[in-house]
Amino acid sequence: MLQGSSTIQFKIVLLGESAVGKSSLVWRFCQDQFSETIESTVGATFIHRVMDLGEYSIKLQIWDTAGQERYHSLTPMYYRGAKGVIITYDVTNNDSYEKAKDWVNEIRTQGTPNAKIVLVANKIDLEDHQVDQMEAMKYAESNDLLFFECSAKTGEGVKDVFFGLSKALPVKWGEMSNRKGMEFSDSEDEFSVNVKNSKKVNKKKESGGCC
Ligand SMILES: Nc1nc2c(ncn2[C@@H]2O[C@H](COP(=O)(O)OP(=O)(O)OP(=O)(O)O)[C@@H](O)[C@H]2O)c(=O)[nH]1
Ligand SMILES: [Mg+2]
Repeated sequence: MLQGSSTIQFKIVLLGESAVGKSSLVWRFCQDQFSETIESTVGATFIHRVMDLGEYSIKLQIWDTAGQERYHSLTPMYYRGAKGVIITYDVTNNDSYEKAKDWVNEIRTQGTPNAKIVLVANKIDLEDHQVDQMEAMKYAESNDLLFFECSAKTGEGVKDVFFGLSKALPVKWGEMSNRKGMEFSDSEDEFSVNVKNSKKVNKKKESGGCC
């Protein structure tokens, strides 16, 4: 167990087909906002969040990747070293579920060994679900994945995704956030999204814990 105010850091990454709602999940979780007109991510963005887990806090370095196929070759750069991986699909889009399974295979074979993977069924606020809930739950169970359903639009279940993953990350896998030579520093803390027909929304980290 960590003593006092010690904080350890974990890199986590969001993967999934374009438009499943990865950026929306991060935006909902970190800023409690949502936009129907959020623009598709280019490359990747990241943000740091401190998670108060009761006995100890951890610092998440959250990487939100671009789901468009043309960025696929860049993605290993972002999931390299990630101890936690959030793989999202859109419950109204079966192709996105199949793509999520491809991501699971890729992380299992090329990602951090034993990385904790969360399978996230997003957009549960919508009707006409194409992906069978039970089938996805069974798939998650048989592949040792955490499974959550949520809606970035309403916020339902979103905190559970990030807290569920955070609690599943063994403390010993983390790195002290003040350790020399960390890959990223607080000064790089930034998560920006573009919303069509409005000014760029650029959110800097607020002090203290998240949510
Ligand atoms: N109804 C509904 N719409 C959502 C939800 N989450 C995201 N969206 C919408 O889905 C679209 C795509 O959301 P993004 O967050 O940009 O998706 P993304 O996975 O980050 O996409 P890329 O950056 O291209 O990989 C946007 O129009 C969002 O408003 C949700 O939970 N419910
Ligand atoms: Mg995005």
